[in-house]
Amino acid sequence: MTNTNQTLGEFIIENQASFKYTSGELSRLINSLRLAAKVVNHEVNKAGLVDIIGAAGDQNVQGEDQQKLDVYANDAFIRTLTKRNIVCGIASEEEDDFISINSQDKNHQNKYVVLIDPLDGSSNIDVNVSVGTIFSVYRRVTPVGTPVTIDDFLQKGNKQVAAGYIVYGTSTMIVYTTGHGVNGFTLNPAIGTFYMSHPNMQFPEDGNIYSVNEGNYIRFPQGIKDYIKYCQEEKEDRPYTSRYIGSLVSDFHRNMIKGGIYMYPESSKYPTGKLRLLYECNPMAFLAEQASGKASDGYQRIMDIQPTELHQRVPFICGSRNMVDKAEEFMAKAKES
Ligand code: P6P
Repeated sequence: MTNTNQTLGEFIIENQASFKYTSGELSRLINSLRLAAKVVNHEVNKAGLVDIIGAAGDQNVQGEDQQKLDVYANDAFIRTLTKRNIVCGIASEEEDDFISINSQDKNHQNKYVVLIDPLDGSSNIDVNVSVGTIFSVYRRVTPVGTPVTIDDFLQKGNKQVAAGYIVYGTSTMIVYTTGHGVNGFTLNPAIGTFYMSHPNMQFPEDGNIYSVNEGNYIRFPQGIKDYIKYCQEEKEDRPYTSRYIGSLVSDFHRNMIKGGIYMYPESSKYPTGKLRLLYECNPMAFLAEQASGKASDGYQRIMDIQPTELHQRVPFICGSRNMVDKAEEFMAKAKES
């Protein structure tokens, strides 16, 4: 049941019963993510005012310069999830390895692991463009009462119990799913409360927006080149509009509302794609499918891919179902020729 003006807290309580096999832990987990989102939002919104922008001087496991807000957001989510004593493990884009959590020495009784990209699109921070946090939640698969292992994190996306993002844009929103549709909540900064603003979000079956970094065109596989040319043809429904923010969460969010497709394919620069399977592609794919959209690597469903490494990358094509189908058609045709 959804109604606008409902707060996120009220929504969580009202839908508690629909979370299968949980004793309120998943609700408390979503609540802790809500708190962390407010903490990070506060810093993101004043990035230009204090000395918190610019590189932190370190590099993350991806070899990317860490922005100070990356580090801040990473610490905020890990601290909040740890203090609330809800999860037994966390993996983050900003951490080389996963973190086993046994705060208050509860003997590893917690059942959930969380994987996060604490601040995606962070290269946009210094130019005041929207950035986002992406999260993915699984039940652990190793025995409760023992420390988590890598197996708890290397689960297929189709095993996720919750996923979502926070977009720090012209307004700050939490958009998430627990497998019963996708709902969006907008922060009222005056009182620090998230209100239901986008109930039951759905990708339009079709769209006319394509999002890809065309600067890499020469490096793309032939199927993607052919699909981009298809988008640009002079036809009754084309050319489509090209919109690319350079922030996955923002491009995804706009495409889910208006209809569209986002592509980060493999290329000679990124032979297996740039985006990470576990904490970017799988959570966005769960949201896409829950919103009647589709997410693939160009050939197979993202959420059916068996992960082999914590930070592995995959090609990512996601959005309106008919558009992803068409892109996959071009990929298949190019593969046959
Ligand atoms: P490029 C941000 O680093 C990110 O992971 C996504 O948010 C974004 O869509 C993409 O990479 C941008 O990458 O190579 O086009 O700058």
